[in-house]
Amino acid sequence: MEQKILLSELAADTLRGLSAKPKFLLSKYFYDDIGSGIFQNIMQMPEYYLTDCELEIFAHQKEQIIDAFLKDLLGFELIELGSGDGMKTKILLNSLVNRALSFKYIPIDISRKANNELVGSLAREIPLLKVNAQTGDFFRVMKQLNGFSGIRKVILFLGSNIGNFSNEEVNLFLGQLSELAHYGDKVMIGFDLKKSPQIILKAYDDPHNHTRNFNLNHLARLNRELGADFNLDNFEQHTEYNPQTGEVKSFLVSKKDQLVHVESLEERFHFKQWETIFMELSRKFDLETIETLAENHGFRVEKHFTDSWNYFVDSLWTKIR
Ligand code: AVJ
Repeated sequence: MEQKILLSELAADTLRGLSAKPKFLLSKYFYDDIGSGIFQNIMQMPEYYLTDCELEIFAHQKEQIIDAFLKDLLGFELIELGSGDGMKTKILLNSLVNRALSFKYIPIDISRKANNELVGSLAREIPLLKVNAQTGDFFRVMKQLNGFSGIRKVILFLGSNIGNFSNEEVNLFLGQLSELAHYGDKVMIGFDLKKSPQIILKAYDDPHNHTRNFNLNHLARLNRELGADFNLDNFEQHTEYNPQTGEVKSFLVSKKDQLVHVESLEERFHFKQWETIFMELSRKFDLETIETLAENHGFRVEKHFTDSWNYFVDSLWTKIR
């Protein structure tokens, strides 16, 4: 059922993206089972500093983070949007369970496989934990979560997932988050910070070709799920970083003039030689922008948890109006 809904949404978004000028595909569709696996490879490569930095924040500051969660709260629901493999969150979950705190963990992810694996590993590793996993798109599941109330919420959106959103989407997302949160609820959002452009570029244009494979898998997914006939050899990966806007943009570039047929759309798409498909935005922030975002959406910044390099921040906010 769920799968069918996601599939028709994939078809509609693909039609919209490949008909647009310039062409684009939506980065949320990277995460089919194969793409989630490739993203694991990305996270493990040394160039992708984001995961290491956020892991360091959690490993070194978990007690302070939990103390900050608990300030003014007794029990709470810990909701995580885009939980993935939950590697970072498990550090917190262990400490929370060790402190015998009353809370329930609600991980939400777009990949059912990632979700099932997370639930399985949590049952083995932290058997005392109460878990209620949900599969789907954040915006959709967030609306459903509006039903849960009465109990205080701490909502996690880690890993710089917010970097994938355009300015407009960031405001839409934070608006929804703010509506979902009640007075006193907390959110912790992971933002990747502006830093040397060289370091940022290497994280998204890596020598192991994991990023390239990640992008090409989107086309392969369209072949698998929509009966498209993309020849992956006919596309090359290109990444750019603009230190002024903080935007990393990923593209696939058509190496030749070609027609691609997508069976389930009953449509052919023409690619001129060197025509681009915009694949992903990964935005980098600064603290001033983060503080303005919090304020504009009714939150007070409680604390910025940063790593020792100042590359990444997990910013904890409280809903105040
Ligand atoms: C999962 C969205 C945080 O933008 O850094 C990694 C995805 N794309 N390399 C990011 C990604 C290419 C990642 N996020």
